[in-house]
Amino acid sequence: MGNAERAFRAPDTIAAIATAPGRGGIGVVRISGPDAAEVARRLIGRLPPARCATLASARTAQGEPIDEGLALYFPAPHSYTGEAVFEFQGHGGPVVLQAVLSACLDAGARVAQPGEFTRRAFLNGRMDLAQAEAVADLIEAASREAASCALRSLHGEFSAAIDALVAQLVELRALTEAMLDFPEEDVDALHRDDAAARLARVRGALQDVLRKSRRGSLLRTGIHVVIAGRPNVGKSSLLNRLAGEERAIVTPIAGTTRDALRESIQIEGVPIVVVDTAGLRPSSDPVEQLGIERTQRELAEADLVLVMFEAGELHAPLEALPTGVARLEVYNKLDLAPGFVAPEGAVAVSAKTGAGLDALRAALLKAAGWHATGESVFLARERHLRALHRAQLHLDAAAAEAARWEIFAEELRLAQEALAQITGEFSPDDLLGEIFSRFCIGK
Ligand SMILES: Nc1nc2c(ncn2[C@@H]2O[C@H](COP(=O)(O)OP(=O)(O)OP(=O)(O)O)[C@@H](O)[C@H]2O)c(=O)[nH]1
Ligand SMILES: [Mg+2]
Repeated sequence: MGNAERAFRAPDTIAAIATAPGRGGIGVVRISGPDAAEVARRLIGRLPPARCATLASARTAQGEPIDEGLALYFPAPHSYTGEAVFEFQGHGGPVVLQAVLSACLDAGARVAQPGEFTRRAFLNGRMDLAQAEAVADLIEAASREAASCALRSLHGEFSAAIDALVAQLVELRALTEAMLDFPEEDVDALHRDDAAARLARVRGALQDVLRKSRRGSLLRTGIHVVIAGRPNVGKSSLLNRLAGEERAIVTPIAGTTRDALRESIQIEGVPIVVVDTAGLRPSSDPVEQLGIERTQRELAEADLVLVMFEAGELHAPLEALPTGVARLEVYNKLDLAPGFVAPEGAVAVSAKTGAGLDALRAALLKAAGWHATGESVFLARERHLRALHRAQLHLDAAAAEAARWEIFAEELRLAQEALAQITGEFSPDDLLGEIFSRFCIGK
């Protein structure tokens, strides 16, 4: 099917159970498309008034009653998808909902694919691609902080920042295109300076968006924190403290922990995965050796390593810590070393009494690159980070080509194209397929 054909063919009418599987107080079946009104007439015997909840009985094509609930009708284009939408809110049981869905299919709808409602909302211009992704992010948010960040993106905050960058690039490109019409030597210094100053401004703004996006992306993936140190310093005890329950085995025997144990926690709404590991020391015990190998593997993937020592004890520096990973030194068993003062940049705690734990939590967030500045960040996806990075490379290249206008102009165009992919102004079909297929059914 050609593009033109696809564009002109009226879309199917789709239906899905929009509420989560399982039992609940209510369950919603949603229908969207040109035949939504017809499906409503067949399911409940009439078309409900626009945007007004009314009581309705759902029946099979043979007229057998299925359920009773509320019916809602949203005429196009004022609906989530931009198409006519009909919703039946019945009782939240899987059998009932499946029966309502079947009746809708008998009435001419087909089953919706994952994310198809939101995909239609995007294609009908109800939201841009970054906003559509924010819908999924809001549903999947693992913490309050991530949820409020997703909501801001849904309201268009991230898209607005991208659009502002694109607008600056468009202006700069217009200026540059105008200069392309002149021979190189006639472009005066004034114009050159203007273009250079504008480019510097766009680069600064892009840098800012990229920084906020990198920080925000921590909210999506969670910060991967690994506790490492010599045996018996209290790594497992600290994990238990942070998790608020006795997850890891703690004993006075050095070499207790063998398997890496992970716990998901939140600090100030930021999702964090804490990993407790086997203590690092030369060992001839094959089981312990395997544990230490696991520790090394965990360390290689850490965003932050908590390097743990015993307060007031003499200690040799830990070999085998990866370089280039953020680390925070933690001195434990403060209760056994009264008066101990942690070195600059380190924190002292007692996993036993809980002393110093709040300071540790704050230092941990800071060391991982999360500063509670109250500055809003963008809940960026890997796809966004890559596009921003690509745009940055093209702007860098443009800055290096300030003397050759054709190349300068081309780099600006490529940077704009990279940014436009974020909001979906310019997105290949397979990218859309990839994004929406990860949605849940009914969204
Ligand atoms: N007094 C005191 N004892 C602690 C503290 N933290 C841990 N301990 C004790 O230190 C011993 C070792 O604690 P673990 O948490 O098992 O130490 P670990 O680093 O996980 O040890 P391995 O798994 O063997 O590497 C246990 O007897 C704990 O009760 C602390 O803050 N104060
Ligand atoms: Mg342990």
